[in-house]
Amino acid sequence: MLTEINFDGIVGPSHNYAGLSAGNLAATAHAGQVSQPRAAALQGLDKMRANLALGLTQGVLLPHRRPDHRWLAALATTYDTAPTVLQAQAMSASAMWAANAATVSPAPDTADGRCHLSVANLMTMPHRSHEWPETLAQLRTAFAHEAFAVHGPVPAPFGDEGAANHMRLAASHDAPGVEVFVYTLPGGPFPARQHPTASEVIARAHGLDPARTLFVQQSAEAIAAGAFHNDVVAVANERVLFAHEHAFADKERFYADLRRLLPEVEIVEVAASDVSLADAIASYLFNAQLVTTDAGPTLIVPTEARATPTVWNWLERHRTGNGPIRRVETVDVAQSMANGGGPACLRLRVVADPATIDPRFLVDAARLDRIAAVVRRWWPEAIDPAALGDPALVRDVEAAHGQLLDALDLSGYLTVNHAG
Ligand code: SUG
Repeated sequence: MLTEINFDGIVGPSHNYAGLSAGNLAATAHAGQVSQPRAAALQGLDKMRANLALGLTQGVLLPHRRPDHRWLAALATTYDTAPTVLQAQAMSASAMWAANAATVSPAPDTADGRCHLSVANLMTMPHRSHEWPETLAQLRTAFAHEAFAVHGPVPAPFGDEGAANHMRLAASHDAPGVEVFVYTLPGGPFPARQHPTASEVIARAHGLDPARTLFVQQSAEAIAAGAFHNDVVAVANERVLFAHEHAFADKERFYADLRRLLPEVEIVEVAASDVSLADAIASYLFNAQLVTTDAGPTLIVPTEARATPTVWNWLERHRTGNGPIRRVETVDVAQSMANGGGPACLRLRVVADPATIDPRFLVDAARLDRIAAVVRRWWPEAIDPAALGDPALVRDVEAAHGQLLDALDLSGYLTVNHAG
């Protein structure tokens, strides 16, 4: 049975606010502040518990080894001697945002009937550009079953940010879908992270039907307002597309194509006159998990959405007016939000049969308790980004990571499947 499985990135022990992502307004605004890795990871685990309570199948992706000594060696330096900015880039816990791990095309959409995953190269941001080898190693372990095809990264210079710039709409999870790749063009004040060629490469590699694949440009206005990924201004699930009025460069054409390919589509658009782009981005209204539950389409928003009056009023009106979104849940992921990562950023969606997935990457309440115990005992309570060079911190972060891998019986995966 094909079901939606959300793989959340476990927040790593080096979670910090070094301000590395230009164009990501939350990350830039919190640069230099003291982070709380332990609280951050526990918030992420509570979010997974809430997903389980909604009846969803839940998986995890692991934090990466930090600092990334292998990357520093390729840059002909070491953590002790590297310039401060390279230290921060090597120490980032950014792999927690699993929506950027890969692009996923479920089996009903692909020519060979397998579920295809392409690891994202994340090459636009230096601190994220070295994530892919370890992500690929995890994907090759978790999705080793023949039901899956796991691809390496799109080569440079074509930047790819994974599922954050990809949406799939379908009558139901197990029906053939329409895959939508949202690309960016440079020219605005902030980096354009998703090259259109990268999106085309992935569509070809996954064997998608060109007649059911759409390439849609993200609006320059949205990027300039701080939407560094499409999933900051739009989210889709099954037949529902939920998007801001200014998410796309040519929405009329996109909506017309979508209605032609999927007549049952329900497009829920939020007008700028109701919620400005600024409020949408500050609250992360669209960086929500849109999931199917017994209650119907359910939107899991960050608590910041409740705290933003225009956003909360819109959600209340939509629900009481019998709109397609039947239920709204809030989750507290404030530590991740301060780095620009909301509920949707933290998860990679895979539509597959859970029985085909390496069970070490799936979680139930007991396994989440085990992870939480490791986090409580080993994750640093606070990190001041000014102290990232402290050798004691490096030791603590490395020890914490090792403890987690041992607890999940996954300490061997890097030696078996490491691509780098
Ligand atoms: O790539 N933040 C991430 C946030 C990613 C959010 N993901 C999605 N929208 N899917 C980024 O900008 C901040 C790291 C720092 O500044 O230390 C960071 O990388």
